[in-house]
Amino acid sequence: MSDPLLHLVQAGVRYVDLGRQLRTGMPQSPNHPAFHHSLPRRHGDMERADGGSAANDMISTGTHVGTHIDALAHVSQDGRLHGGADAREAGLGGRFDELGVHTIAPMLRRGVLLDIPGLLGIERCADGYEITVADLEAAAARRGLEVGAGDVVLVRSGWGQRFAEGAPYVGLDSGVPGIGEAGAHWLADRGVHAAGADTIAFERLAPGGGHATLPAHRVLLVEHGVYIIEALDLEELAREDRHEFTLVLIPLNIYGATGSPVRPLAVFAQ
Ligand code: UVW
Repeated sequence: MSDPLLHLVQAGVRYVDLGRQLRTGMPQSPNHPAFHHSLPRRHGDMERADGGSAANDMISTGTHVGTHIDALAHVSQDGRLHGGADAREAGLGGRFDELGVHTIAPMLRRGVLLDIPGLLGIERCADGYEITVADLEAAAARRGLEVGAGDVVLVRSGWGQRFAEGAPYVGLDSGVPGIGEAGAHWLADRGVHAAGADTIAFERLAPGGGHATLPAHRVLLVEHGVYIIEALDLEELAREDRHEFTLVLIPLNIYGATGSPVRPLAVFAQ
């Protein structure tokens, strides 16, 4: 008997790509090494006897570039990682055996979009706006959805519209909208598996504050073991009015790393 999921796929599925294209010079967190792509071998550098030639690439990159996921090893609080391990000791040898990105299983889960500008009737949240628990609850209720255990919850602020602008997207001076500590507790209390946003740091950044404090990272990664996904492109999903879907996300299997670029998909039956 063939697999029922295969039947559904063959009947036709559609997806929205939630990942940013990886390009040299794209906006990124000042905390991380940048992404670089080059072509060390170009067509014509070496031509085969039959006239064929091949070009190839080289990338050098931090792991927190483009759309990416934070592994639990990424953030510590008072010297401790999620579960209580000593953060320095856990990283001895230059890799995290226990909480590295290789320990994140591929995700095929219920995805929920909480569209905050859609709720508020605005194009995008204001610079440095803290998305409140009331906003999160109202965005879910507006669509008749409940956030549940194991979900991947994507919080749209509309800030992703600024990705192509570069530095303004990073928002060091202006601040960046997002949830704060209270919103992180709300997500953790619902037992979500992962939470994502369309901004560089997932959570609200105060004007001029940069990444000085990241309380939502502490609550989710350290205290509750909830993965964080950043720099998502949530614009098309919102335009298409899709608020519940199958979320497919596969981190690169990099042993011991603190994060990985990802290309998540929101998948629907036709
Ligand atoms: C930090 O600097 C905390 O990294 P990221 O934005 O990838 O969570």
